Amino acid sequence: MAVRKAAAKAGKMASAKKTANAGVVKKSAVKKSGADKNAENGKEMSAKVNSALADELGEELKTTLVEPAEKVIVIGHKNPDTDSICSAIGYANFKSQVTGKRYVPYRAGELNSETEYVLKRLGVEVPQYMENVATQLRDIEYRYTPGVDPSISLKKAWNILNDESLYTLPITEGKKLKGIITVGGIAHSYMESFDSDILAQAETPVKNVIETIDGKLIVGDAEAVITKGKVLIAAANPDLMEDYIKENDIVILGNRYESQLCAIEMSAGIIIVCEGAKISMTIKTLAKEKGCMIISTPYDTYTVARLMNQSMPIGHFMVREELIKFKTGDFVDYAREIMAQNRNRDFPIENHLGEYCGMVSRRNLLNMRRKKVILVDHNEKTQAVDGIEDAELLEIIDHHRLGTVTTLGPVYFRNEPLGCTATIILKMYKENCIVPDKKTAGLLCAAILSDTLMFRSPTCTPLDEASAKELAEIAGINILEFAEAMFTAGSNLGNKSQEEIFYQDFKKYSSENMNFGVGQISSLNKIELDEIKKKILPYMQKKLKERELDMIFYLLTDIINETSEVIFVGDNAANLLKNAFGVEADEESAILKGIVSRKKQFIPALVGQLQQ
Ligand SMILES: [Mn+2]
Repeated sequence: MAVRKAAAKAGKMASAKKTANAGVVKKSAVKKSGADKNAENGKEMSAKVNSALADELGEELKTTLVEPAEKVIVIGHKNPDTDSICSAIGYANFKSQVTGKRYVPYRAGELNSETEYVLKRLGVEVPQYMENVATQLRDIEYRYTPGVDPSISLKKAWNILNDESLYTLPITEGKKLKGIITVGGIAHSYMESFDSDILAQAETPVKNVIETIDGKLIVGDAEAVITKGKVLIAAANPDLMEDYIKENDIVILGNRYESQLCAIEMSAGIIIVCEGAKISMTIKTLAKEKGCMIISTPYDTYTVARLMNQSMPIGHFMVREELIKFKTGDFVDYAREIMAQNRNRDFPIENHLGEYCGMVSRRNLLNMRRKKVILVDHNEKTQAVDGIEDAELLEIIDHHRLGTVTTLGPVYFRNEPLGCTATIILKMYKENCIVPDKKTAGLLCAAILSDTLMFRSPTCTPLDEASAKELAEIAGINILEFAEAMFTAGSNLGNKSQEEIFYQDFKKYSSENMNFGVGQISSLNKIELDEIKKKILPYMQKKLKERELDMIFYLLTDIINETSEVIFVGDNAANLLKNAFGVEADEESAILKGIVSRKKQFIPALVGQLQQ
């Protein structure tokens, strides 16, 4: 038997192709598959059909443009506190409501236990983590070229490439990328001199042969696959032919009855009858008996011989092992670097599930769109999410000292010396005559209570207090009860690690070439603060050895007594504290009476001293 009856395999291919086509044929289907992708990995893509390309190939192939959906990221600082998270959510809600566009809150780090409590109590979803806002491939436009089945012929692939003016064709099975084939790859495969049994080596489907030579199957099974035999032309007399036709061979011949008969008797796998010659009943019957397929073609023997190699499946020639591909989450800078080392024109992209998403080329990287970002509750580069210098910064809403973020373009910058970012956000709601919804009001209220230590901090203004009370009303919150529960949850560090406690609320600053970090934990419970001190002091010493910071301070703030004990590490720290606050410090700590605000009291005094 020359050909393997590969019903199972053929069936699988057919069904795989069907699925592939289902995603390709209809415009709506393409869009839908884009939407599915989003749902799966939380990234937002919308596929737009480029109608100019959607002609010609009809059912076969439609290239579409994958465009990132418009969205603005609203994000607070690293090691986020309650204000940073709640104001990001609140401001995203406000902006979405006012503009009708998509503003999505994110967090730049792990939630601390206070914030965790607030979100849980108010029934608000934790914002997604954003590690880096540099541009990723999912942020830029690229092209979705539907994948083709590995079984299609070189000729068909060549036609698709030409008709769509493509250079690279992705080869897929279901949603998975199997490889790529390029114009160059096809030309190369065609110019290489091959053994005459290359069709069998490539496991060429019979239907590819039929399609390539515009043939018609007279006897046999079109779903079969050629796995044995060589291709030859029956040009000689039948008695001479007997010497060189072997079992399973594919014999190209003309209208000579004796040659056809001879080939079948020599157990050829397939005979291809050229120039549309008639095939007698006897030949057909005999072929059926011997299990020989018959294909009829209008072409002459030379043309058929020339075309035969083009029927081979592209899967045999595709680039597979050394395939360079990207993930939608890869950063553009990384992709650019890899592309620079490579001569390929197009590179496939997969999503995090390893599913094929489209093809990206150098050109796509030229006019790349950056992520649009709004920062809340900070304006220092050292506190901002990584990659901020690569993002398009639209706005900053803050209540801290001016820091080090610089922008290329003009930016909406609103900084007010209030106790909390959330107070500014409530102001903006009011300026636009909107009342925040119940949950948002709760979030903003919690932020104010947290930042002002329930109005005890010197940073607290009458407006902060009035705002919190107003918000509490809307949210149906009892301020005293809520604040107490919130602070207790925040200082209840249970079995948290040193590192977790340390990063609860830790910010980095730089001034006069000094890099330093200041953390703060506030509690209603003095004993608890002593416990925390024992835990984090060793960790601070360890951090200092990493040499990233010159000094580290940690404020352990007793809310009831409005006092902070500051613990510190770093050569200059004790001296600096003595001079800045006029206090006596021992080796690792000092008591700062009346100092409860890192922002308004501690940092200004420290920076002021550094600048002298
Ligand atoms: Mn704040």
